[in-house]
Amino acid sequence: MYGSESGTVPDDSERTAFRRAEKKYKLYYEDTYKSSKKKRKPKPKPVDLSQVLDFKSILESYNQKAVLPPGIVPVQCGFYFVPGALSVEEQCQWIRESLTIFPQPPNRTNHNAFYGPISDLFSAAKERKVLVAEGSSNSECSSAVSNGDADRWKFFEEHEVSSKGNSGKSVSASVLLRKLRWSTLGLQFEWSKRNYDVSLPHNKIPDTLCQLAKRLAKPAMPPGEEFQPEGAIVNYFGPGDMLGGHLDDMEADWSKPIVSMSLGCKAIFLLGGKLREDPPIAMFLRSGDVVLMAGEARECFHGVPRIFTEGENAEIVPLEKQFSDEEDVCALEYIQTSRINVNIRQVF
Ligand SMILES: O=C(O)CCC(=O)C(=O)O
Repeated sequence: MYGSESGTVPDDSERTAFRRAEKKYKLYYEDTYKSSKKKRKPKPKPVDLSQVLDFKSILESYNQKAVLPPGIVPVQCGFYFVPGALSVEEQCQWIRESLTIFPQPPNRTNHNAFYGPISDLFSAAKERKVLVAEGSSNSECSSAVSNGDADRWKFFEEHEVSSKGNSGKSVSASVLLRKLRWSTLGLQFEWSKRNYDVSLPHNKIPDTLCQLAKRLAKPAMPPGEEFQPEGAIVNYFGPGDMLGGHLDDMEADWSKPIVSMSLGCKAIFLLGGKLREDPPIAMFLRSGDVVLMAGEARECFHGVPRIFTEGENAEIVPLEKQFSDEEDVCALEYIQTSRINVNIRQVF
């Protein structure tokens, strides 16, 4: 995605201010990692974060001195940032749901295209199961089944796969969990058409999530109206993952906000202008922060160039404490290197 930095003529990747900011904050690793023969943990290159807005510290300073620190300017009309809007308990609840409930069929995920719908991915990962293409092994199926177009995939116990000498296509559930990039709730978003496909089977957004979204949306709603959550996209970020600059313009009425909740590792969010050439503002997003984008802000490019994982100031200590039970080891390991974003939309 990103071109060489050595040329004097900027290549495509550096042509717009938004791309330049993405490149500035994107995660790069120290070259020593590549050159070293030993498999060492890659070391992130240091990045200059001095220009990144930190609403948490702005709020802390405001609470202490009742004045905003110098240099604070209005960000964008219709953009709301609510630092720490979710309690740690709420964050844990939504992390659990994002891993266990939200990717369940008929909700679709990025894995549908290849494997068909996969049920119970998180529990399969916890139980170290392996997804095997039917025909690759002749052993009996041990649990939930998926059904792709080309192959039929089934979860097997790890020992069933190894003892029967599986020679065909297989992938561990934990790898699939790591590679989960998105799931869609309510009205299903069709990425290839960049639109909602109302003909696709779907469940309503869970009521608890609807109630939360309605409450969070209030400050950005037109007077006297109530937010109607109809669709949601859940984005899952691992180390090195980014969400490129884009507009959310597929909903009918832009006066209604998008309610966007951050869970897990800290990230950088870029809020640009109506053109990719407009230089974006960078800001930290932490677990529990909520962003609302309505009105003018709906027309602005935005994206997430990086997340910060363990050892890099991920700021997830309160979550680690909550996930300290043995039952939660899998969720803890996941969230130490991941970020989840749940963004809820009124579509019509
Ligand atoms: O991950 C985020 O905070 C932003 C998500 C987003 O922009 C989107 O899904 O459209």
